[in-house]
Amino acid sequence: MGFVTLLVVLFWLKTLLAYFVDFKLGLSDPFQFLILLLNPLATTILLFGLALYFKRARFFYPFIFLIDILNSLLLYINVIYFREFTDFMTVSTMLGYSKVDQGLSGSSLALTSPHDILYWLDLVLVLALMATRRIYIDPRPLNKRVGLAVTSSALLLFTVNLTLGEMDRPQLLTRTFDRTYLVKYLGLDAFTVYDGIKSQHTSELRSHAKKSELSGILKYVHKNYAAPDKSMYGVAKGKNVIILHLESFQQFLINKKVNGQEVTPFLNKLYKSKATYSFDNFFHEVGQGKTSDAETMLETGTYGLPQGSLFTQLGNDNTFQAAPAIFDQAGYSTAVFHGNVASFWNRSNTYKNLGYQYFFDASYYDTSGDKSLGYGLKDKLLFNDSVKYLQHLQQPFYVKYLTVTNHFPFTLDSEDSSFKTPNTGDKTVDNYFKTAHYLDQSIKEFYAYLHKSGLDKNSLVMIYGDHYGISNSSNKSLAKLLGVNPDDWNDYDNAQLQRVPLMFNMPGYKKGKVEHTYGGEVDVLPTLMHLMGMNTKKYIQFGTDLFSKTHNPVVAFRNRDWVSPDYTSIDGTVYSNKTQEEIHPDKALQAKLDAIQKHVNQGLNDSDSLNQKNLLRFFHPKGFTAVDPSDYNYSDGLEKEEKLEKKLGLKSTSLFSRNGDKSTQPFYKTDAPELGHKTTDSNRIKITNQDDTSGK
Ligand code: GP9
Ligand code: MN
Repeated sequence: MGFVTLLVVLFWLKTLLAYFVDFKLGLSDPFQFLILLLNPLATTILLFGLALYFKRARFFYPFIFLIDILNSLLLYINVIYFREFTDFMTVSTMLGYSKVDQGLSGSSLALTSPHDILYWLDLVLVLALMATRRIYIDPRPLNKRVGLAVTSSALLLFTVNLTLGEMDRPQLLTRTFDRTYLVKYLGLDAFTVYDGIKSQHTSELRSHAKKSELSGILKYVHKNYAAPDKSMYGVAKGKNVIILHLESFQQFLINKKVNGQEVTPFLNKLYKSKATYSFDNFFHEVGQGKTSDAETMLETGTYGLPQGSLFTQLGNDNTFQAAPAIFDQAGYSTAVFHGNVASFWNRSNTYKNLGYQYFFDASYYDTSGDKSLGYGLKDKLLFNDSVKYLQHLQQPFYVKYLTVTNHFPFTLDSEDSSFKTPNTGDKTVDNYFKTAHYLDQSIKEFYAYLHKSGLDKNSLVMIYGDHYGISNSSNKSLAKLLGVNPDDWNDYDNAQLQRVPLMFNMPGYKKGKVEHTYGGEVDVLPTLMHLMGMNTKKYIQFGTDLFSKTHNPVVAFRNRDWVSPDYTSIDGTVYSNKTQEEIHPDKALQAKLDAIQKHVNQGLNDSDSLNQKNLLRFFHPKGFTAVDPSDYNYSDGLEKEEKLEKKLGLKSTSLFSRNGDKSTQPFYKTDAPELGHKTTDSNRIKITNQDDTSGK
């Protein structure tokens, strides 16, 4: 019993360390503080107490250690995860984690901190004390009833805990959209078990889903539909679409100067160019799926999932009626260029269900030595090295470039940048400007190529930032650079900082301007399709065309907070955008705010139900042919392109064919120093292409 007590107390202390040092749980009163002290105890006693059912010492000791190690591991991965996502790890994230861990290793290391040793020290010490016999192994069997007594007191304690939690926060278990609450009131173990039960429930939902469940969703979508503005409809019809996905790129970088130097001079130029429609009130809406959530919204017009990533959880077998397939069926070639491995975010599987014809992932480039960083090939090289594949694609094409260099922890080899970083006291924040500057330069080089090759004349380039780069926990360090007193920084400021760029650039176009319309990532697909002269009415999409007169300007965040042109709602507290202060609405205004919240909830709920129950398998938009993922295989992309070129002969529209069957690579100029570096055996990422079975 003494041994169990010792381990329980040690684990309790570790949990409190995580609660008070690593997690930000937002304690507002002493009562919550009390619950917090109490909540690790019930589950720890329950779990560790199970060892007491083993009569023999040789089973008891290994078992209790195993439980302790597993529970410490759960605690520790949550500590790491929280540092990046300011959130707890769901069971589905954990299960999908193996698919995204490749490449995460680099930044996981950067997410560690010296005091992390305390999460493991107790186990080491106890083992050492046992080995040196300072803790004595007690062979005497315990009465069976001791185990039972411990289990029932733990359960009783848990009931007390739950009751206290419900007293402070009614409907604790039903309003689970906020994971912090669950951990704050019930502890990490209870949260994880509860979450596991919920994911099991979702998988059951899917198998019981019926076609009739579509009707409510269709009602919402039809009511929400915003007809295109006639003057904008089809302005880019027939053009190539080139999507530049700017990793972790926030709007505040635009026009920002650091030490007198512009951070992103080239993007700044594009931003204000007459050839560009830019948006300055455009927000990312991603959840835990980060980049993959941005892609989900962009390609499918539906939201990411409330927990985890849709790509990893549902990408293998969900039915989509998504942009790649829609463009494909309108006569476009479709491709993604990305310098990370294809398995990251389960992309290679998901892309097949989205209907992408080609995926030029890391296996298509020389990523060896210092050509890559933790998330893959450096951007300047990605753009340069993509040319040999891009030029063989039949036009018109719909292509997406996923950049990676501007990714946490924002490190760069010294020869890649001489940008003078600010000195905020937070290395992450300082370096962010350096990698953003690098990204800007790589876009500039790519644009020079577009111009030289003539591609710019018949292309629409859409540029957007996928999500924040600086997480809320670091925003205070950023505040000064933005001209705000760090002490005044609050939730409202965090929400406003979720702006990311969105630009539709058509070289040669003259009517562009900076639009102030409020919108979010879910609005991009209908906007783009209308610019391309494609009808969206027959599809199920949750956003609305940003250029439409009836566009809904409420931006829904994944956690149900929202921003509108006038108000910002965070966790039920509403701020006025004008005064930036919390408001105390009268009855009429409250009704208006409630209606907005209801709309936000419904959009998210309907999108979740559509995706989680895979309802699109029952939906057949007229003229759209269902995607068959087995039609796609992402190995030998170049060979496939060249075969098609040959087959089409004079009819081939690829840039290569149009250039008199000559490579356009000489048009590309990059100052990337790595270009001249020899290929080495070492690699910062592990390259695999699961479609390549040739063994080369
Ligand atoms: C990796 C890249 C990064 O392939 O897309 O994803 P993120 O960590 O930003 O979600
Ligand atoms: Mn990203």
